[in-house]
Amino acid sequence: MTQLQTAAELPPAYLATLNQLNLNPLWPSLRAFLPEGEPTGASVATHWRYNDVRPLLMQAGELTPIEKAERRVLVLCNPGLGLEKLQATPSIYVGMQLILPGEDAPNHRHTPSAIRLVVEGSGGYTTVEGEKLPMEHGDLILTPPGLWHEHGHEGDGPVVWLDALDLPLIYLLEHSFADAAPLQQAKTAPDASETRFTRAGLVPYDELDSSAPYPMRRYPWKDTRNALLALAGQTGRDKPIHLAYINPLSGEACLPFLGFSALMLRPGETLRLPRRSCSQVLHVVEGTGTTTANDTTFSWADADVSALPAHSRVTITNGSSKKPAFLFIVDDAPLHKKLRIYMEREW
Ligand code: 1HN
Repeated sequence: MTQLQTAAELPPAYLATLNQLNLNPLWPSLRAFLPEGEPTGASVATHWRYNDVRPLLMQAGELTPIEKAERRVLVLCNPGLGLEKLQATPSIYVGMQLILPGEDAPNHRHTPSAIRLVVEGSGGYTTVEGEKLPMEHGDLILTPPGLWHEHGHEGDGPVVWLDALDLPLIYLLEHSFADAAPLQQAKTAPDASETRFTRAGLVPYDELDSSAPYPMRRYPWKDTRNALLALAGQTGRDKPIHLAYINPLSGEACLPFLGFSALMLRPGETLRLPRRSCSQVLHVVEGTGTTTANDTTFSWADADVSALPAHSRVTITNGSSKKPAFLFIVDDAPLHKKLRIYMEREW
């Protein structure tokens, strides 16, 4: 590629006139915005230890009443992108949220899509459009765009979960906003994962040709964990044990932009992930190990979170030679696929 003219090679008066009229020449910036062969990015592989985050989150529980926060969250911010941007990756927001016994996090709906992955505690719930969804360790709860949702806690002790949203992208589109409403105060009843979508391959007959976009809003961890163990029983050691969370009616990703999956590492296993175009966030549901993203290595333990930039070369090792490890992964692959730019590239 030829060397293009720089701004310094243009007369300053010419540039000043352009800028006064809100104009810029493309050619001095073209290679920065469209680099040759490989993309560039400011985000860096970043790791958050739950052992660091937890005490600070508990302190927030003492410092900040829920009424003064609505959502009591510490946001996991990528230092390469600037902490004030609230971005774990350019498209993925991640936070750790605390709710204490008896608290209510008020009802609202918004344009960004969100999920929760429960980290600790028992007795928490999220109500989504009148459906009360229990939150037990490892459960995935969807709060799709535009759907009313509130959180509460009927148990003892703190409840903590990981929030992941496509907020950075929706904010970039200048379309991020919320509406508020009184609490839904839904009654306790079995949710759709316990009544309507209890097994893969079976859906209620009246849903057969339905294109309901979000029919199932809770994916209990006990089902995911059992499914991973069952898959491990018949998967050759050359293949990863990896399950995608999907909409049981359409077979598509659960949410429009973000994708969710669960990965099991056999005892002692080292996995080289495909070098994917999407950015991703890894959360440890259970286990210990190490992750290397390009030239950065992290050790991880229960409930830790890592943000991995797009196009990273990622290797993950289960540090235990006796027990499997379980990771929950959030990525923006569904968006890449919709845009028809998804790639898995050479390592
Ligand atoms: C939100 O609605 C929740 O509902 C959590 O729990 C975190 C971060 C940004 C914007 C909306 C929730 C959020 C959020």
